[in-house]
Amino acid sequence: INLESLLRRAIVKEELRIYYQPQIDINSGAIIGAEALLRWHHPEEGVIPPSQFIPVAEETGLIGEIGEWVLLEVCRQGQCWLEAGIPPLTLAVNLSPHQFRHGDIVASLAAILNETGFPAEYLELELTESALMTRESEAVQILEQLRTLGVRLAIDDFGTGYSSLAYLKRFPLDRLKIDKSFIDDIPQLEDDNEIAAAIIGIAHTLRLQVLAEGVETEDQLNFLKKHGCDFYQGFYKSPAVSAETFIALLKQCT
Ligand code: G
Ligand code: G
Ligand code: MN
Ligand code: NA
Repeated sequence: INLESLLRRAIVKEELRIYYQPQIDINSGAIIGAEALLRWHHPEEGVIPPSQFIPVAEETGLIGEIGEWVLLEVCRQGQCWLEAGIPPLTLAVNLSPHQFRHGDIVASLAAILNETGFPAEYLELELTESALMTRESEAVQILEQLRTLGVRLAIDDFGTGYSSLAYLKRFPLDRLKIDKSFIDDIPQLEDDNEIAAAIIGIAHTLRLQVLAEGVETEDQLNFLKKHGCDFYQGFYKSPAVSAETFIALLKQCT
């Protein structure tokens, strides 16, 4: 049995779960949203991280099915939290390159927003540099259409791909996420300090919000705060947790 058929069965058996990693406003310390991250709860193997199955799902095109399910679940959850009186949170969903290029992401997302009633303004789509670089003019068109739906757009893992300033300017983005690899050695490594500070500066020049990923220490947080970074996520606050744990964390923080 190969991973593809196992994954197919996992979808049917509802073994895929969505975890939520808090995103925090650096200045107020408040949780303002969360990134939705997939976990596979295998009955024998335990929790399988996405790094072990997303690449296969991406190669086989199964990511289309999985990705659509993630969007639906996150919008349902978000609407459920709103109806329960929880203050509005921005929920971020990763869109794979395959999802972005194949199928009609715009139409399927419009249907999901309509079905769930979740306000588009609270949904953020995270795209990687590689998803955006292929067939660039087509990418701009799709982004414009997604923007018309009212969703927010973020560039994920910034700095690990082409990191082209031209596309940062051309693409209609709301937020830039600095990749964890540039945060890891802050504040010990002077080069990384300067890279992080420069990325924050460029993002703000282009009127993009900046979120630092993978923040694990108070020193990193203080450095980012001092350099005007807007938001962060990372183990310093919390890893991705179940929806129930996330809400408990949210209540504990207010
Ligand atoms: O959650 P980490 O905790 O291990 O996630 C590893 C990688 O898997 C990240 O790069 C993340 O973008 C990707 N990933 C997690 N959930 C999803 C998802 O729902 N869709 C896509 N396309 N990628 C995801
Ligand atoms: O989509 P993206 O590649 O940005 O997914 C974020 C990945 O980073 C996930 O695998 C998530 O679990 C992981 N992550 C988030 N915060 C931290 C952190 O503080 N430390 C480490 N080691 N990993 C983190
Ligand atoms: Mn991400
Ligand atoms: Na990332």
